[in-house]
Amino acid sequence: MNLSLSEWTQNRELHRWIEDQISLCQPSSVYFCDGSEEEFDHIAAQMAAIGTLVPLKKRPHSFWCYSHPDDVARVEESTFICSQRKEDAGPTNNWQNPVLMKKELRALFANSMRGRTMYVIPYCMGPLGSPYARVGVEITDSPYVVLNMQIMTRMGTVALKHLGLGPFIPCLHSVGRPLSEGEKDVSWPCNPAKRVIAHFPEEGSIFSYGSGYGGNALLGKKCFALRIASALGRKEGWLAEHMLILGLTSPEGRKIYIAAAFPSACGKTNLAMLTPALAGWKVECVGDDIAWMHFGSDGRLYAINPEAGFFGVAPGTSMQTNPIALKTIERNTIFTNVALTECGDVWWEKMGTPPPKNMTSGCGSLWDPESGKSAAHPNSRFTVSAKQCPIYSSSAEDPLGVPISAIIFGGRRSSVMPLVMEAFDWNHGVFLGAGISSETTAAAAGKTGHLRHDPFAMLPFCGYHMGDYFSHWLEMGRRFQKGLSPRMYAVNWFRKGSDGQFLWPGFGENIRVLKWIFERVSGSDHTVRTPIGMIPRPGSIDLSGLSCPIEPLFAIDRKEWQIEVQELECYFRLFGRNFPPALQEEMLQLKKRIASSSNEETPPL
Ligand code: OXD
Ligand code: MN
Repeated sequence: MNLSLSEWTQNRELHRWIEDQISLCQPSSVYFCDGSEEEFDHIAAQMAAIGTLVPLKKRPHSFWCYSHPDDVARVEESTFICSQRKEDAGPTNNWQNPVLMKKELRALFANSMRGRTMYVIPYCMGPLGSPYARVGVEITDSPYVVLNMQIMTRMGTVALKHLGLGPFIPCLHSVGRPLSEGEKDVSWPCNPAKRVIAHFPEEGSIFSYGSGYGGNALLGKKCFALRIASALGRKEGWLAEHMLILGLTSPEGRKIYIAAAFPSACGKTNLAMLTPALAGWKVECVGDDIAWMHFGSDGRLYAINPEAGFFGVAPGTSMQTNPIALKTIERNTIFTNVALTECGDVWWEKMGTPPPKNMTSGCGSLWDPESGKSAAHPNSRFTVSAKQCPIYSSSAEDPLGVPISAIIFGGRRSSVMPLVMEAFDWNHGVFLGAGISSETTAAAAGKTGHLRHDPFAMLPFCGYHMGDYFSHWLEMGRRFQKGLSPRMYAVNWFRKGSDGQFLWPGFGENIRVLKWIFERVSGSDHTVRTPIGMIPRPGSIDLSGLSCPIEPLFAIDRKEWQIEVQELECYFRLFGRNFPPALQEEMLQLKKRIASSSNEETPPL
């Protein structure tokens, strides 16, 4: 031990829990993390010495590593919600009986850290000192997790101080590969055959075994800040959401904040760091993945970003798509599963430069350009502190969060959904959020490119029954005084024409849609009512300097919508009695509006 437990904290509950885990997992040593730079450098040097991390010659204080080929993404099939009653986990989660799961976990974790160091990581989700911040303590046997948690959260002594004698979320993690006496370690220990990521929303605890990667192992992120926090939010009257948060300032200097939910790998990081194509507009990044939203004392909704870093998808990040991210990751960054160049830099597909010769692929072997395989894994990532982002908002550290004026829901849809539409009211907005579907990406293990429903982009992250989650959103809406709720929008950057090409240029050009939203929340009447929502009045989206036919982006095809509605109706049946009547009513009204719209190619009503 670098410290004794009582030197480290006076929190008796924490003492007891750590002692129990030491006796269960039997590590060869225990290390209490302080979150210092020296600590980071020391652990990184140890990992570099055994070859797990490769320091990058071209990027100061940055490292490359690759994971086990079966440990490259979140594993939804091994992720469980262990509520007392199966009904409370709902139809979209894998459920396990908590007593049986605890038994299974005890067996898995027994002696799981033999031959390894146990790291104890106190971490704070949310700005230090914020009344909305929460503390978790992750125990792990993965030094990779320690380094990533140091970047992704406010971790170590500061978190312990924030915690004091208060409650914390216990998070136990092991890669599941104990080492016997004298056994040589592998560079990415894990145990894919026995992987399990279990959440106990009622007691507020997390256990993760067998994976060392991303959301499976960095337990502050999806496990705590979304699955456990969503259940807490329901109980306590707030929202934990899979949303970016951005600040948008107009050329006149007026600023609003927007939160936006998109499924994994649909461009949240790009939108959160957008470089506006319209002169005079400014975007600031508060967060790129998670928002915790509470009512402020003025009755408005305020959001904090519980994270302190970005765990972003690398492929596709280029000067054209996200120059700010490229700037952010110039130094002090961990790259996982991207390709490594001969000269000691990183490379990935759609980076905007041709692939250099003799690269090591994201699987750690020499990359063969003729193989047809990508050099970087499609879910390869960078981990970097948010503070390095040149447009990181100073309000991101505001303990009370930022006031949200608009909430956006988006998905990756090649047809049906228009570029942007505004909800008629809060309940209709909840209906739009509930109806998100999107083509799957590499962020989760499994087939990519097929359409799946992903309500509120929370399908893999909601810690309780999704039908009750819809009701919670409706209930939050009822608590707003008139005029204080954010307006709600659905957007789709991914619509394609009959030639299979994207109709909208996206990225920096998305500012045009944000500008329209800005004008709406500032009181413009630039909308036209259609059966599906309020779309921009012709001419109200600023297309100056852009040659992009706008009509196909807003075409509302009645037949397509009839199919969409049938699809949605069928999907919503999944939630049975927990599907809220108010959304049933939204469904009914949508059907009626579509049925009574006159044209086949329905133009605005
Ligand atoms: C993520 C995800 O890593 O959503 O943010 O998968
Ligand atoms: Mn995400």
